[in-house]
Amino acid sequence: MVLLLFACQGKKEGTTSGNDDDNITAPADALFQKLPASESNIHFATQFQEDFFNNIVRNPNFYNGGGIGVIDVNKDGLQDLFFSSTTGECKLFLNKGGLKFEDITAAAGVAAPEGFKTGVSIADANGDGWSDIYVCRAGLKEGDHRRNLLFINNKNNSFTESGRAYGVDDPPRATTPTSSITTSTATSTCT
Ligand SMILES: [Ca+2]
Ligand SMILES: [Ca+2]
Repeated sequence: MVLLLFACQGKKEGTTSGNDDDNITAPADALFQKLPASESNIHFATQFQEDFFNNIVRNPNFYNGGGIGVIDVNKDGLQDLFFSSTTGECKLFLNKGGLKFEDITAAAGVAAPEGFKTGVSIADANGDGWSDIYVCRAGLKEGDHRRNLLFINNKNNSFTESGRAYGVDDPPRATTPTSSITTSTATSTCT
């Protein structure tokens, strides 16, 4: 524990501040450069709203997060981004090119604010050639808000939640989809 505390207090290599990630200065030969939200227009922070059923005491995985899905929503060759929010609204950003993105969450109908989201997978669930979004939900509270969600791509930058229609709205606690859903048989394999 002592070593861990000292390690956390140590100044990060290549930083101007030991406590502020925004001040990280990447080496000149770094393979990646940080793109600020002010340039990308990607503004997102996952939410963790604790309650009686969802909290770190009852669920040691409470702060795991739900991950990100990379999807070409409109088949323009530019990869779009779906951000899963644990207890808040998910976000879908359309890639406009030049590393600029547009928040199309509301029009796309994929906010999914209810429930405890634990993972997202991208697959063409109905085999129509357009990628769909599968979101796993968990938490200790029983009920429909623990059922997984399948957003079928409407081919116009919007989606229709169809988990029940495709038989993949599993109610057990599910985390990150792995092999996920494949083709029109939509076999649910959240684990
Ligand atoms: Ca796209
Ligand atoms: Ca599809």
